Amino acid sequence: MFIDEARIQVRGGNGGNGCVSFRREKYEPKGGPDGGDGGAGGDVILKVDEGLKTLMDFNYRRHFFAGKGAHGGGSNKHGRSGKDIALRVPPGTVVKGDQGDAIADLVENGQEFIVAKGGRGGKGNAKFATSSNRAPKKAQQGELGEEKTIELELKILADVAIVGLPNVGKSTLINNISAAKAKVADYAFTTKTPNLGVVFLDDGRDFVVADIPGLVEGAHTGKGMGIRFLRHIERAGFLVHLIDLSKDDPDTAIKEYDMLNKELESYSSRLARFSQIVVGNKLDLVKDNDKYKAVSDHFKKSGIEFFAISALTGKGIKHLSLVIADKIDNIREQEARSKKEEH
Ligand SMILES: Nc1nc2c(ncn2[C@@H]2O[C@H](COP(=O)(O)OP(=O)(O)OP(=O)(O)O)[C@@H](O)[C@H]2O)c(=O)[nH]1
Ligand SMILES: [Mg+2]
Repeated sequence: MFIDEARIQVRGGNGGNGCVSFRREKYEPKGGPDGGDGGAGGDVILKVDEGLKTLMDFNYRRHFFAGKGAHGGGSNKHGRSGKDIALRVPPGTVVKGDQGDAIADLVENGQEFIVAKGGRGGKGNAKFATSSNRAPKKAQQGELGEEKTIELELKILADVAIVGLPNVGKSTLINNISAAKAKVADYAFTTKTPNLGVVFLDDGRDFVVADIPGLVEGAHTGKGMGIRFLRHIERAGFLVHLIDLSKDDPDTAIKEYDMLNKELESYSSRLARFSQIVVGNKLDLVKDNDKYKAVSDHFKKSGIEFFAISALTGKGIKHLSLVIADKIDNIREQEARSKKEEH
């Protein structure tokens, strides 16, 4: 199962109340104030655990309340603090408030974020004693813990995503360049959730690739597998747009390519601006070289990088992996440069 969104309720523990109390000792009828403070309520904390790959745990449990702080007691006894609770989330979890506003982006392993603070404990009457009021009868109530409904959304952290129509061979490709074991079959929508794989090159470089479920016309309105998986590629540096070269009519592959770009555009203009390379797959099935040339010329003329491969036989995929790794290096360098300029 692959759960990539969850809506949960979180509440920090209430702070304990401060105590009103006076010392009572033998021979000392009017003892001073000795009411202790209430303990602080526990926090609800989100913590990134790279061992997790999904938000599945939140399918079973949706309410998370941290412990209450204990009330203060006499003899200056402070209440114990409430227990924090730490919820483990996979890297790539975006936290949103109930208005859909992003409040945290949890990426690094071990990263923590307090999502609902516990209330402060109230002060006991001992803290209110002054020279003019040596016997205060007031103490503070503990604060209420923060309570919110939040949405967790998982965005896979891939460097590059393979997008394309159903059946073009995306899963075959990821299986062939990485250790992924994506299901491959000769029908549309074999892939229902994204697959991730790490590609290791001979020169020591590596990158993470995501195989995204096939996209069809109208995907941005929910057709087919819908387009919600595209959120996973919003973090990818760029896209490998896979097309099928074995189509009878070269125009079909090109039309489908344009259609899919329109879908990306309708989903997000930012995504549409991602750089893409076009990869023609199923080269082994191409019998008519003229048709293949028509497709390749079309992209070359439009200034779009085009590569031909056979994900099945492996032809061209080593070269493709190198091209992808170089692109990723370029993108990372550019990002580093623009970050430097910002500072
Ligand atoms: N001859 C040939 N067949 C291929 C090649 N790549 C994939 N196929 C076949 O095409 C069919 C679809 O492959 P998949 O990898 O499942 O395609 P997909 O793009 O992941 O499809 P969805 O998950 O449905 O979007 C399977 O029968 C594959 O064996 C190739 O290079 N050559
Ligand atoms: Mg697939």
